[in-house]
Amino acid sequence: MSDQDTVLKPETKAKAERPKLWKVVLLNDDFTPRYFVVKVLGAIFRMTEDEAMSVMMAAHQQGACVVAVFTKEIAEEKARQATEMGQREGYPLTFTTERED
Ligand code: TYC
Repeated sequence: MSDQDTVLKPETKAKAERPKLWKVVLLNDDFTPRYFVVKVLGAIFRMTEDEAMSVMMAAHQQGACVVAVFTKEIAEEKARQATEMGQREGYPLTFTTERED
C-alpha cells in the first residue's frame, strides 16, 4: 500500500443504548386505609384487585414495595398523581421514584 492509498476507518457501530428505567415505589404509612391504597393502585397503575392487594400488603409488611418501572417522566407523573389522590383525601400515602441500576 502506498502513502496515497485511502484507508477507511472501520464503521463505528451505533450502540443501542438501553433506555434508563425508573421504579415507582410505594411507601407504607400507619394512616392510609388498605382499601384506599388498593383503589389508587388500580386507578393509576391499572392493576387488578388481586395485584393491587399483593403490592399493598408487601408495602405494609416490608415498609416499601416497587409498583412498576417506566421511563423517568412517566414514573414521576404516575408517582405524583398517585400521591395526590391520597392528599385529596387527607392521607399521607406516598409514592417515590428511584432510578433502576
Ligand atoms: N399500613 C396501612 C394500614 O395499616 C395500610 C397501607 C399499606 C398504607 C400500604 C400504605 O403503602 C401502604 N392502614
